[in-house]
Amino acid sequence: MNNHIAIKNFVRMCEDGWNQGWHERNGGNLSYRMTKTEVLDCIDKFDMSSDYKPLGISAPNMADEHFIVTGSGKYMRNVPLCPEENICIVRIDETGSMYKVVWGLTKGGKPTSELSSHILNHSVKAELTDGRYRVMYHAHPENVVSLSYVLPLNDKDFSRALWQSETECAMVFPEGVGVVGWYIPGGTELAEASSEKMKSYDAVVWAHHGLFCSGVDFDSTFGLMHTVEKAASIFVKVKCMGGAKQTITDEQLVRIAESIGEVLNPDFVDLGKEA
Ligand code: 2HA
Ligand code: ZN
Repeated sequence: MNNHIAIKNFVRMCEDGWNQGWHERNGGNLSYRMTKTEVLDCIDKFDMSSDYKPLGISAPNMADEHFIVTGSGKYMRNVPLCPEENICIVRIDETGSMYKVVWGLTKGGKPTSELSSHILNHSVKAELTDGRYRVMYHAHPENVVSLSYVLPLNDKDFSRALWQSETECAMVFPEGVGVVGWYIPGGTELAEASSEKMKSYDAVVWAHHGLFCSGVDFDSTFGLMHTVEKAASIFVKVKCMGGAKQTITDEQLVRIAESIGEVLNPDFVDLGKEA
C-alpha cells in the first residue's frame, strides 16, 4: 500500500509540511480525494467491516468517494515513518453524510478532527471545478497566524497585504484569500464558515489558528500554502523594519495578473484613488 502512487505523494506532502515547521505536535491535516482508478488499484486492501459514523455535515456530491486523510492526534512528522499507523482512507456513504475508515490507522484512532471542514470544502470545490480539485490542506504557518493579530480580519485587507508583499502573489492567487474569524477547532461552525469562503478563494485564513488551502493536486496546494506563508513572512519582516517605504501599486498588481492572462479581484484594488 505504501507504494501506491497517491499514498506516496500524500506522505511526501506531510513530510514537506513538517520540514517547513508548519506542524507542531499534531497540528494540521491533509486530505486527498482519490480517483476511481486509484481506488480500484487498492480496493482489495480495504476492510469494509466497520460501521459508518456521522460526519456532522452533509455533502451529497461526495457520496461514495474515497479520501486519504491524516489521523486525528497523529503527528505529521511520524507519517513518513509509518503511514499505515498515522493516515487512513475513508469512504463516504451513499448519502454524503457518513464516513467509515476502510484502510490505515492500524493502531487505532480516528480521521482528522477537521474531517467535516475537509469534506465540506471538497464538496464546494468539486462542484465549482467539475471535480478537478482533489487536495485540501490545513497547516499552522506562523507568519500567516501572526498577521491575524494585526490586520483587520477581512478578505480585502489580507489579500492586499499579501499581494503587496511579493510580486508572485498576484499570479498565484489573483482572486485573493478569504478570512474567517476565530472558531473552536474541529467544529461544524468552522467547517461551514470555511466552505463559504472556499466558494470564492483557494486559500482561507483561520484567525489565530492557521491556513486552509485547496488545489487540483499536491504540488499546487502545497505551493499555495508556501506562497501565502512566504508573503506573510515578508510582511512581518517589513513591519519589523519600520514599515514599507514603498510598495507595489494597485496598477502594478493588476498588470501582474494580466501578464499571465488572469484577472485580479477588482473588489480589492482602488485604481481611481492612485496618483
Ligand atoms: O489537527 O490542526 O485544527 C489539529 C489541528 C486542528
Ligand atoms: Zn489546526
